[in-house]
Amino acid sequence: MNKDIKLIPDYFIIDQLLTEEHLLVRQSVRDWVDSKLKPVIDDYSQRHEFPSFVLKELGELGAFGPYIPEQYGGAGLDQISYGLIMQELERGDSGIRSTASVQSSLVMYPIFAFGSEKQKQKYLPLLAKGEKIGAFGLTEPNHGSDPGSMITKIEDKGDYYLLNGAKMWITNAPIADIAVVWAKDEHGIVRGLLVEKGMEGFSAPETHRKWSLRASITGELVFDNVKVPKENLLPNIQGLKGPMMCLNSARYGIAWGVVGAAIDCYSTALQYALERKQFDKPIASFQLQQKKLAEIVTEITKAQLLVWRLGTLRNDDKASPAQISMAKRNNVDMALNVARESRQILGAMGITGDYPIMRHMMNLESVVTYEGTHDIHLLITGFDITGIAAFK
Ligand code: TGC
Ligand code: FAD
Repeated sequence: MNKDIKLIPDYFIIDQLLTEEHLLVRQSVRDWVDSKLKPVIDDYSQRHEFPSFVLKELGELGAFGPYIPEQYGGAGLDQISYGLIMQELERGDSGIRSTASVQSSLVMYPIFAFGSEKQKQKYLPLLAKGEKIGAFGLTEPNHGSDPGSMITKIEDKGDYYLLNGAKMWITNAPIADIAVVWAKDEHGIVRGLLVEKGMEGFSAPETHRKWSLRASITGELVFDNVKVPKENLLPNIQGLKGPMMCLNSARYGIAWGVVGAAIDCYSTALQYALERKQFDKPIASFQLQQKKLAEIVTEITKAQLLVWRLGTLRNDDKASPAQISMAKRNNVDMALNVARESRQILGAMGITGDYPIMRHMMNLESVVTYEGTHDIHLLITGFDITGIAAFK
């Protein structure tokens, strides 16, 4: 192949906007994905099995809590580095990025932002190393897009809180040592609790037969009169804005992550189009295939610019939730379209596990739904520009 052909597009030379540290962080995760994850991920996905060996290795890579301060075991990196880590992980598989998203943004972040000093010291260093794994329980069987209507509840029993209810579709639930659970108190106020594996009445059954995120483990969190010690309440947050602030961080990471999935589909399709011959010519020489490739690289470039700018806003603490929603929605949609177009470039070969495209496509069907659906993010933009909420 012509050495000038770039398999990882950087059409608007965004690398020039990155620091040495950003480039080093990206390279270390890229190397790990290429050497450790890519050779095995299709097999795990085909078997519907979570590759548990990644947990310790992601901890060693600094992929758990990259922006949590070093004093708590994090890497103390900025938001662009966090985004680049998510991008590289999702170039491997959305399910592995999910594991890192949940651990970082949905478990470590709330403990860091809303926890007591004792909770931070107790949990964050172990979570950063991957020695403890976390889950985040917001969605319920009957309350997905509308988490404010949740019915999981706590009652103050003096020495402890009595927790009852159930959460569904929870990433990492069956393997989690600790779950950040959102429940309403007697006044209907949403509170966050740290529920630990082994607490009596707490179980986390696995959700089977998924066609998407097959290398990620998903389950329920079931609470049947669980006595949660009072010291496990997150003291510094009340209301739905608590979980929503966690979602801001995770949605931001997804907006970057899916660029990685799109890049992997594009690079696979580009190489294939240059090598595959029909009618005695590489299929890359036909205008219709060039149209697909040119449009894909254009869409990836726009998505890269969007997340880079969003990252700089987040570094200055100036990114609004609506800006994050727009980036999440746009970039996941972009990645799904890129996966579908790339799959077509491979013809029949595109449906096999010999190439990563079909796996990315199936994974992205979850990503377009979780962390707020495609529709909900559109309504968030609609609300932001009109001032009228159309959710209800
Ligand atoms: P609403 O009345 O608008 O808001 C209630 C309170 O929350 C505040 N708030 C936010 N604060 C910070 N950031 C945000 N993004 C916020 N959005 C809302 C709001 O200011 C208000 O605060 P206060 O102090 O005035 O009380 O709430 P609503 O009930 O009308 O709902 C609005 C809606 C629909 C936009 C929201 O609930 C929503 O985004 N729904 C989608 C649910 C969702 O995203 N669930 C994700 C579950 S976790 C997950 O999917 C993990 S997958 C992980 C993986 O594997 O990678
Ligand atoms: P619903 O809310 O029932 O929506 C169904 C459809 O109706 C959607 O198309 C939606 O866009 C549409 N809709 C809903 N409300 C409106 C409206 N007001 N206007 C117009 N259309 C509307 N949750 C967690 O808490 N923690 C996790 O770790 C987690 N991990 C997940 C992992 C996977 C693999 C998946 C698939 C989901 C996960 N989720 C998790 C749950 C996820 O966040 C929810 O699936 C999502 O928020 C949507 O909720 P729902 O599936 O109940 O769909």
